[in-house]
Amino acid sequence: MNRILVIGATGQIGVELVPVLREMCGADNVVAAEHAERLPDDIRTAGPFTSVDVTDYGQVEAALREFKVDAVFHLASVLSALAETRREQAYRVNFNGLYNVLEASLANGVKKVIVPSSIAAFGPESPRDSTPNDTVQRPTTIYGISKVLGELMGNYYQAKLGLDVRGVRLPGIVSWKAEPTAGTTDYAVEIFHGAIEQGHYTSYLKPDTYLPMMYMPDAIRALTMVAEADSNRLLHHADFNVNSMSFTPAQLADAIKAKMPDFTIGYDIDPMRQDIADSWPNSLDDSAARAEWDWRPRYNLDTMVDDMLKNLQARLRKVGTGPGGNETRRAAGS
Ligand code: AKB
Repeated sequence: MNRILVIGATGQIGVELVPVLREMCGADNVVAAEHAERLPDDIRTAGPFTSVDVTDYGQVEAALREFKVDAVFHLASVLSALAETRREQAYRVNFNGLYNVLEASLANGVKKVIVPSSIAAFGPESPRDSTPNDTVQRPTTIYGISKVLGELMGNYYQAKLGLDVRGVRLPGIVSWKAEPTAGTTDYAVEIFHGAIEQGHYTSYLKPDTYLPMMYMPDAIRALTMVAEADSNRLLHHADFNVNSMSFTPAQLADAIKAKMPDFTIGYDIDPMRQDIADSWPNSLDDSAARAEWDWRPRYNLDTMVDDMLKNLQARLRKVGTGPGGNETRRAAGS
């Protein structure tokens, strides 16, 4: 990868992926693409950026031409919960946006496109535990359907048209730098904000809702590893399972409580998000990713909770809402 365009550069994954790619490939070689006014200063000042609306083929193509990119990370996506309530927007971004990126890439000499998939590509008929890489996929959400489309289209463009499309099925991502927007697994980020800012969190998922999750540094490694994997070893392309840890809201609350003894959790269930969560796997069998490009996660629940609390406390203190900050309602206990 010599020159990379990251579409969706200000999203939860984009804000962390762009600096890592800039470190790996040189700042000038990684173009952050998003609506210009939504580009945070550190991305804006640290390397090239451009404005791209992924639903507009002309804008995608113009960016590929202007910056002569050879690889694209296509991260723009409407997440699961929002997609259920904004079908039209989700269709334009997740379905048309994907098609625009693949076609514009093909037409402009891009060699590689990385499109993350999700555990949402599975559904209630998929085996729930250690879900195999290759198994029945009949998702019951718009977002999940768009992810299956991304996988199938990626594999089609790879096999029929020679465009190297790769992707991993990401679980819920936990991160302290940016919050996700309207996914089903967002509680696993919100709970840390609740713990630090209020000493309490009200979960919209039931206490025993078991879901696969991953800490952001592992998610970034999964994306960069699959992008750089030796093509001679790949049997899969746009549809790799990656597994890290699984837990329930109650188990995550206990892990936080071990560091912040005063933390409390309550429950006020959102039936729509509960229904989505209940249709997703408990854990994934990621032996294909392990065999084909040596995938291994580095974080587990305890090391993730430690790192999250430390970094989020420091970040919130800086912006004035964490312990020691101006708006602190209740200091964290660790
Ligand atoms: C969501 O909850 O929609 C996402 C996902 C699992 O893809 N975090």
